[in-house]
Amino acid sequence: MSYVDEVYELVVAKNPAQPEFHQAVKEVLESLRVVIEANEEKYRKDALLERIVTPERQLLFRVPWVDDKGQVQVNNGFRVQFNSAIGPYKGGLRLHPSVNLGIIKFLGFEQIFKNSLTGLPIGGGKGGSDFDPKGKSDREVMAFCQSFITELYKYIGADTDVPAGDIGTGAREIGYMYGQYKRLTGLYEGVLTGKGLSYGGSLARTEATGYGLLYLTEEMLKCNGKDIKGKTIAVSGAGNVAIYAIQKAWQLGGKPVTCSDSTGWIYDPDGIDVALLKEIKEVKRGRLTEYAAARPGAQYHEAGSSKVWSVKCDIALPCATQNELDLEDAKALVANGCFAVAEGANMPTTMEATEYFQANGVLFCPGKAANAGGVATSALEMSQNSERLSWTFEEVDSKLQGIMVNIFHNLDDAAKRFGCEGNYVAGANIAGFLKVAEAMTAQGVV
Ligand code: NDP
Ligand code: 2IT
Repeated sequence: MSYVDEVYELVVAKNPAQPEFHQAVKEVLESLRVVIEANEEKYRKDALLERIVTPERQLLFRVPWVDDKGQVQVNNGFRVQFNSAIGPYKGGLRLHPSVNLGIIKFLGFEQIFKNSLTGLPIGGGKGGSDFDPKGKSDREVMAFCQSFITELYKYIGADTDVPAGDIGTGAREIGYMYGQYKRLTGLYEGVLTGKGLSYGGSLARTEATGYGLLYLTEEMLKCNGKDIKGKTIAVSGAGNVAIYAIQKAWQLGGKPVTCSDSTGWIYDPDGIDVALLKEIKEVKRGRLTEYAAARPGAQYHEAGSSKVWSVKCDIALPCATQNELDLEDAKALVANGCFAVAEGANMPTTMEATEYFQANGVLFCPGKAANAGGVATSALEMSQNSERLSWTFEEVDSKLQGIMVNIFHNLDDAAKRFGCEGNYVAGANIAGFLKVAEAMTAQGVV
């Protein structure tokens, strides 16, 4: 059996009931087959693949906190410190009831290659909890965040592991976590990114993932003789990534017409009103029914029966969560003339849907490249914290643009070099892997 297949079987056997982790590993290993098989004996002898699929450290802990009724609640806390070959562990914290170890491992594994693609010195990690911030009071969220950090603070630090936001973790949660870390350690350091601007945050970090997604999409289209101008864009999600993807899509001359949350989705033929969406989601923490109520031309659909992918569009940007775009959705998109897909979320497209897009000539950029603008700007926040300076919005935004354009060319070149031109999934995995593998090899058996 080939080394790649052997390692995949090992991952499935050693990590039972973690389907998302298996899926993420399978996608990467399939892409790496051509690289590994050219030098199989060396990689096998060094157990390079076994090492890269095994986290350096996994932290699982209890998070007890008291709700507004005086009842004690208990959640599971996670931090997976996956790979530190090229820098301190870096990656977000997800707060969502669906969080379990397998989900955090898939995200942490993806993060290794994503962070490598940014060209910045950051290793891969991810964490979170099955705590649901929805419907909780600010005091309850603070109680949870303080308890979470009271355990996690022992294992993180500006030069060891730097968490950030992800689903359910935004500026409010990062603020409470930062305050508790500082109180426990006495250190005023860049231990978290996505901080508020008054205490060490970076301008443009809030916008970075959505903006970066559009910068990369624009470059991918340009290199294929196409353009965003005048194109209809379907976006899923209505959170941090989706909102700023929609905003930048407008700025680049596109027309974003959809968004969604877990209860339903909006089709607005006039294009999504970003100011209204921000007011509902960022200020009121409300639902999309409020959007439809305020925009008579917009249609609201309950989640479940259909999805944003049934709307006719030229470009699709999934920005909500994993496996939200399946084979049926891919067929509908292709039938409606969609010619480009870029993932704002992590692994939002199932493997079958990805293959369908690729087989039908759709330009497809995977999340680990397309959404890397968020973590890249987090790394820029770390730089600013280290030098105790703040850069202007324009400075950070122009660095972000440069990074995204660079990522696209890096993966495009890797795909060409390894005989799979146009396969940006393979290009991203190979380019991300080569740097980490070189660093791991140079650092010996650790
Ligand atoms: P937010 O919490 O801000 O928004 C998430 C959005 O997706 C919400 O509209 C939410 O709806 C919806 N959603 C989440 N989970 C589900 C689900 N299981 N089913 C249906 N809808 C769901 O998160 P972000 O925008 O930050 O993250 C979105 C995606 O982007 C995630 O995959 C994340 O890992 C990825 N990402 C985020 C980065 C960042 O910088 N924030 C960077 C790179 C990737 P509802 O509110 O109803 O739950
Ligand atoms: O998936 C991701 O890259 C993020 N949630 C952002 C991580 C970060 O450290 O900014």
